[in-house]
Amino acid sequence: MKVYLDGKLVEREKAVVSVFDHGLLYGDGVFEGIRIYNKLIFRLKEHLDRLYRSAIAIELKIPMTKADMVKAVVRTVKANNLRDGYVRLVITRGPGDLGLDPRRCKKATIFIIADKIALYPDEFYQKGLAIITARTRRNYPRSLDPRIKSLNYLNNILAKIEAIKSGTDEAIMLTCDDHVAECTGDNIFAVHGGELLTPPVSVGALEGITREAVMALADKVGMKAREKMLKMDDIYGAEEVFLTGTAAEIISVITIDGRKIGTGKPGVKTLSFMKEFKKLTKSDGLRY
Ligand code: PXG
Repeated sequence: MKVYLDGKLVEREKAVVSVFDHGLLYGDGVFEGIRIYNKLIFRLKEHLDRLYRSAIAIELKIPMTKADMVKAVVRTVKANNLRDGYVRLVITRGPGDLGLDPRRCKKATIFIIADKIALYPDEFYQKGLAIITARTRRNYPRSLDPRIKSLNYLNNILAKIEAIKSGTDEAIMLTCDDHVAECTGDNIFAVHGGELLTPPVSVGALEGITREAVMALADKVGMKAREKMLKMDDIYGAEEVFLTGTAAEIISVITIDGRKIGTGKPGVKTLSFMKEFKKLTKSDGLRY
């Protein structure tokens, strides 16, 4: 495997960063996770736009134009002969000193990994997921805006640990005032009274690329998509619930906190969205 590191393609074993890198010392950096479908890099432009927005939000200068970043991604994907897979693009504040001062970090570190991905086994997509509501809350937007895709994922990881300990696979994260935000690495949707509902990102969720794509597909599925503040009762009472994310794609949720959602099987609307999304991944992105 070849990994892109600061302008060079290096072997996996040589792809190492300094222990003084503030990405490692402080989680000071941003990242993207991008899918490749049959030599099509899905919504690369949208991912790079979000990456650069996240970098601006943490006052991190990416020492490369977006056009050159596209080239770097394509170069990495090609070097690994990938048809289908996953790109992890990471920008850190770079090597500095001990101490938070970002001025000590003279140059951002850029690395790009292109590899295979399978988040859940196939049967989970057919049967649906059991999930829980986590006690750990999503970041308070005024302390760290959840729209920033930063290297700080600790509370999401704590929520994921809660899910695993309870024998499930994902966890819903609430805001500090009990609104539904999203899951640890996915956005959440509820089918309710014929409408497709998802929390507004301003409540404290990532502006998911898959989320955007799914909302735009609602017409094709004969539904109206709408952002709405949701509480857990809205989710428990939904006809269908599903999650969206680059890694998970679209996956049905069949129980939450041990309560059955809808019929307890992936719903017809969810299945339609999965079908339409699959079609979209065949055409929407950068062909290389
Ligand atoms: N919420 C959070 C907190 C996320 O981290 C999403 C929603 C979905 O966004 P997209 O743009 O992917 O539809 C994410 C995405 C990984 C990994 O390697 C994580 C994500 C995506 C891809 C890979 O853990 N998170």
